[in-house]
Amino acid sequence: RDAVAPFNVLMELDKGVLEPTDHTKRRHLSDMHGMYLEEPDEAAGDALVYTVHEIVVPESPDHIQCSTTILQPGRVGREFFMTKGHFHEVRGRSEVYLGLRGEGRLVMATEGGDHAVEHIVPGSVSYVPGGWAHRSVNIGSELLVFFAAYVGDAGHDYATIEDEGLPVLLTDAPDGPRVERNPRY
Ligand code: S6P
Ligand code: ZN
Repeated sequence: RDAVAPFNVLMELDKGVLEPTDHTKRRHLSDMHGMYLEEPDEAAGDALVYTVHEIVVPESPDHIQCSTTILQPGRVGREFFMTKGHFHEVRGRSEVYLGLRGEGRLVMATEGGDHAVEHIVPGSVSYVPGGWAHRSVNIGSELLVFFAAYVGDAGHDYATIEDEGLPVLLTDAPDGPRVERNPRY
């Protein structure tokens, strides 16, 4: 068993910043090449799309990985800014999302093509069962911030949904955010 002493981390609830944080990763438009239907406008440059702050604990099922995600508001074509999305490498591993700020959607899908879309709002608790790929989308005009906790050895499989994506897309329609079939899926 990996021994970890008890510890506390403080989160700035509206910013998602963890103090101290062990690890921070940033994803820009260039990291998401080909994941949106359209190519980003050149004027957008290499905009920051999201930041993840992680608390690093051993990658074992005895532990629970915790992180916060801060998704910027924005669009590429008609699609809202989103995370890359992934299955857990160990498919059965589940995850919980707690919404802290902003307005988003959590798009989930199985390898068999079933899909589900839940709301992320301050206070929302979303349960992502094992076997469901998940991607979060910022449908608002401010930051989307959420906390995630998942089984320690879950791992991330980005490749499976990298090319075709998920069965549905979240687009900015005149009457509000729309869940549309993904033509590439
Ligand atoms: C990890 C959990 C989140 C995401 C984060 C970024 O299992 O689902 O912490 O890692 O929201 O998304 P992605 O798809 O780039 O890992
Ligand atoms: Zn995950």
